[in-house]
Amino acid sequence: MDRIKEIHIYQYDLPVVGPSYRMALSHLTKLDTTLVKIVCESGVTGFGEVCPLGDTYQPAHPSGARAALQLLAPHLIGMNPLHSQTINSKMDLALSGHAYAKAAIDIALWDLKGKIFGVSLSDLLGGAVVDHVPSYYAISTDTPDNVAKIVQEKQGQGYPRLQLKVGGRDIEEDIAVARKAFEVRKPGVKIVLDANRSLSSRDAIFLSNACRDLNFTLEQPCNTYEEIKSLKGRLNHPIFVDESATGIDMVCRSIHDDVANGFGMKITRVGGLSNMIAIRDICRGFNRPMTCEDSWGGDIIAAACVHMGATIAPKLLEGVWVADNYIDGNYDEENPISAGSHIKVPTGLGLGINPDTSKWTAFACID
Ligand code: 0XW
Ligand code: MG
Repeated sequence: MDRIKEIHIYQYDLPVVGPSYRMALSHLTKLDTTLVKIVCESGVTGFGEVCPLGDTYQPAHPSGARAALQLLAPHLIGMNPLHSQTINSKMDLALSGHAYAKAAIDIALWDLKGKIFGVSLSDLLGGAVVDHVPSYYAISTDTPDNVAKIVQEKQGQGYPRLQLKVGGRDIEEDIAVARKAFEVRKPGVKIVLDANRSLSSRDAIFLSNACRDLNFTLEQPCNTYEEIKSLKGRLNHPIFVDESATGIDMVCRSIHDDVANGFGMKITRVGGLSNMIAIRDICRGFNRPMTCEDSWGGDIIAAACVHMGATIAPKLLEGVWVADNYIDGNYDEENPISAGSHIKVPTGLGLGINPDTSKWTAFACID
């Protein structure tokens, strides 16, 4: 039986390219990611990653991830890498919360599992129902004309879904952006307005009333779940819960309360792939569409999102978002996870990528 022999923790600044990424509460020009390599006694290695979207997007930050992982790693040495449930329980006994950091370990364990059993991650997750997953393009907060230009460009590239970032400004500006985008939207292209927690409930109602003739989804309009719940019955638009869907419990509560018509689901926010399996199956049981994504990150996170997304029923998969459009370079240039309207599901063992760790900065090695 194989055992965990070493856990390596790395830091790497993802080189952000292209226009800076602007959302209501954050404006990103560089991103500090944390990578995990688990080495087993057999020599098999598994990779995980977590890349908080700066320090203000959610209660998560890069140095917090590395500190948590450095505390957790010694508890895992000698454990059976196949026992992800046991390992997740052990991590919860060692450290409360910090699901985003624990997710990097969970992802590495699923990568290891695939390599040990000789199958791809999506095979382990129940099997890919597609060989390419639909993606979506997130358009930063900008002027109506600029957003309309990007809507035309990206729908022309075949993106089936476009997410317009709103919030952090006068609501009249968001209303103008939505109206302009719909002037150029091709029929069949889904539009989502994502406020990333930034609107007051009043402004969410104003936005929905002013655009009652526009068929968009409103994603995470307000900061707290309770504020979003207070909008029930007062909007003309369906709601996707994103940042407030912090785990299986909140997904179930959002469905039970009939607040969420769907979800923006991030793998590291809920603690990793093991919990995402349950969320995927709950959304299938309650016919709730969901995205499969993460806040940011390189090929390791992207591969995890693509593999998981490939196992979601196509009618419920709202799209797999990857950060590749905004990053220069890949961890595995031979098997890159390349952004585009549809993303190829990797076919190699585990995640299907073999990261080149030479550019990463060693933060700690626990054995
Ligand atoms: C579009 N995303 C997946 C990328 C950014 O992390 C924000 C996020 C979202 O939908 O909130
Ligand atoms: Mg979102």
